[in-house]
Amino acid sequence: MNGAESLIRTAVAAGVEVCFANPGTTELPIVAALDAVEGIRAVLGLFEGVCTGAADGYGRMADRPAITLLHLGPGFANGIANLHNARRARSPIVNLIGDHATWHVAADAPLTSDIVSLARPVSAWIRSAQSSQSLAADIAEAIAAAGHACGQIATLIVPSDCQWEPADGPAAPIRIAPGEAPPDRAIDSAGAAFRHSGSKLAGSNLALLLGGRALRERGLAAAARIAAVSGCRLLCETFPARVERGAGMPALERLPYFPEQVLDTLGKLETIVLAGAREPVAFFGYPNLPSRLVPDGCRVETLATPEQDVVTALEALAEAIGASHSQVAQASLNRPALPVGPLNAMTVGAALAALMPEGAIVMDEAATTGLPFFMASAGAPRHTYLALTGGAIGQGLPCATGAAIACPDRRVIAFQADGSAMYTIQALWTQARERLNVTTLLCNNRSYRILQVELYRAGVTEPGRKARSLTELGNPDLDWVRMARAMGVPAVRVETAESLTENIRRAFAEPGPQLIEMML
Ligand SMILES: Cc1ncc(C[n+]2csc(CCOP(=O)(O)OP(=O)(O)O)c2C)c(N)n1
Ligand SMILES: [Mg+2]
Repeated sequence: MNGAESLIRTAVAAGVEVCFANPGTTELPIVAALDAVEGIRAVLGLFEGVCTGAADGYGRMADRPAITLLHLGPGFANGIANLHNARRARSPIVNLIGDHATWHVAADAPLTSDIVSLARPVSAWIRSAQSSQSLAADIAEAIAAAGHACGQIATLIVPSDCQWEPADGPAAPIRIAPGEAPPDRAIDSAGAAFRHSGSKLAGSNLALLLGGRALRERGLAAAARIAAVSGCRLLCETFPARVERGAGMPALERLPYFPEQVLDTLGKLETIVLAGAREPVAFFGYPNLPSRLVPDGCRVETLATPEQDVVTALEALAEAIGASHSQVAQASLNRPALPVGPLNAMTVGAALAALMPEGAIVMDEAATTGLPFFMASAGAPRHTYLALTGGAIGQGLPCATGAAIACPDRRVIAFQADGSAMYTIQALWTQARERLNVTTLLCNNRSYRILQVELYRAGVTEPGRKARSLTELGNPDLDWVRMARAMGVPAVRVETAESLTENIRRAFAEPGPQLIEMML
């Protein structure tokens, strides 16, 4: 057996089931090893950002890493933007990057580059493999690192001679230590904040800000019990990696995007308890607005950091304040009415919330068209919501692709803005080839609308010819139906809410991917 086969056998033994790949010559022994070993699916992405974004979506839904297989420094660099989003989402991912044979690096052949420097900002763990004999142990360690502390990115650089030289065999999987529990004093001091706030009425001055794993079912159940007893507000971070929501789940107030709105939302709070979320900061710096969005005089307690075991911490806090068995009001099923008339953010959001099936996974990269959907779907059937965590657009279609591979029995909805879609549109081809149940709702507003809004906010009320040209997507218009069909995805264009609802119904009833182009 060669190094590559020992690597793939070790990965499969450790529970890795998928490899999102865009390989080249330096990865070919690993490509061949994928055929030598049963139990791992090889998925081709036609751009590395599709592979890394798919690994992010897969990791968020499966809670274990997929492997990406990428080609030297340039291939990896193409995947960095979505690894940035994955790092913010704390997704478990193992990147395998092929490199020149160890003895060929000195020749400085055209594809030679400093891969470690490219990998460092997005990787919690990096190693350059040294020999074929150590590859099995290297990948076992990489997989363990990816699973550490809820999830992180591990990058293993594998010279091609290490792949083709002989190896002894696979290595045993490494047991992953459970996430670090927050210290008792964090729970004591959060508990004190709750007791201090006293009566239920006073509880509205107190908020639990939930993020990371706190937004999964168990964390939310504990948070809901805490809120039922204390009357505290339950806030959700602005861009959650994954939230379980809909009927039966507690209602959350999501922090808004613009800093002045966040200041407004948090304005009356006396205490914020952080549970798996970081202290809120502005997405960008603006003149006359602060970075830190905690109101003056508001106390901040950290119950658990995003890296700690926040679920255990929330359960301990519930216990500490006598909320372990409190009765929680369950949100009932409450869908919006089917919309009629022209398509806009309101009608599109209502149509999706009215029709999405139980167990849907919604990947929201709808940008300015997305907001009303979140409110409208609070009482939709149970579903999972995924957000763009790191602000690097081009994540939605790949992430939806990976989520669909992790959860083949669930309908995935890529709620997708047009400008953002164009970064990684090749993901549609992977969806078609792998026959994934992804319905893309494409928001065609023919613009980078958010940038137009930001220009306006900055006082540019009459943008000039160049500013318009840099924020409009027309001339020529993109034809999404033809683009989708060209990649094997059936597609239709809709101009009204009535036609949208009819086509959503039809799409959800059929297996495989589809795209609905919505003219806004
Ligand atoms: C990788 C990356 N490049 C560029 C940007 C800057 N940017 C932010 S939003 C945006 C345009 C978004 O347009 P679209 O996806 O059509 O959404 P809309 O604002 O029209 O709703 C751009 C270019 C970014 N955030 N990330
Ligand atoms: Mg747009």
